[in-house]
Amino acid sequence: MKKAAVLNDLSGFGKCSLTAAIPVLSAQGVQCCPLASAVLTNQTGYEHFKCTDLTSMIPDYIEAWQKNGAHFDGIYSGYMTGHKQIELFMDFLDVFYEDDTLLLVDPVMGDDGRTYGMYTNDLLDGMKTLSRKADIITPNLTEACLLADYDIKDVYKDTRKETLLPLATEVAEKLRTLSGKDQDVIITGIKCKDDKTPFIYNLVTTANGTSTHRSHFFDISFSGTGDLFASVICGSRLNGFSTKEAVQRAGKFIYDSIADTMNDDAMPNDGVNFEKFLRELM
Ligand code: PXL
Repeated sequence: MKKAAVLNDLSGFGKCSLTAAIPVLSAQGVQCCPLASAVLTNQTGYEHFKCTDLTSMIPDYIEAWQKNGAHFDGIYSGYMTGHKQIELFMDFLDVFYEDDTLLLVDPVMGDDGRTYGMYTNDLLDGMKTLSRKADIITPNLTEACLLADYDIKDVYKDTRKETLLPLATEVAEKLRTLSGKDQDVIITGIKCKDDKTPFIYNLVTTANGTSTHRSHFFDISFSGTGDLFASVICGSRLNGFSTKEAVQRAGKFIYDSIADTMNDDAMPNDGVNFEKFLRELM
């Protein structure tokens, strides 16, 4: 059975991070070994939250897992509380990132042209270094622009497809080149809102070029959709799907989960009804 180590937080509400990664990987027949980056009462988008940072535990994970002879087919990182955590995660990679390991980095830093509360310039520098090591990265458009040194305030000034897709392609190609390796770059959640039908695009740049996959655009950003997306990609790739196929699987799973959630009186912070659609991934 395939096994993936997942560095991410455990949030009580928000259906994000580990509460997305564990079920989504399990449904795909992949064992998820959580390396908890923090425990939160709920994700940070809610008005009230408390966070216990577990950075100091990372060396314990490394030591114990190394002594126990752990090996991972995949390593996947998500929400990090700060720069120090990235440095320690690099130590983790020095031990566990082997030739046959797939490293997926979801450089969680912000969305919709804004950064999350834990964002600092140091965090960005760390994410740049970490992202370049990865085999696959799954930034949203805001995070991709941060990694490629584009101004995120300008990104959503013009939301026409004719502007955003070429911009995202340029950013993806730059990131792939900066990695200096055969990296697959997936830019998620490119929200194109022109006078025609609005669509949300995911763009994939690999050695075979660039392709885009579009879905219906729901004008509401639900918590955890980026984490669900990255988790489907990780599991799908470990199961032998190509990155392009993985993106199609993730796009359908997330579309179905959001469409179902729209029928409820849902609050964006609470996340989406993905549990009902896990069977699609089995
Ligand atoms: O889904 C991204 C994410 C993960 N973890 C925590 C968050 C967020 C986004 O706000 O607050 C704790």
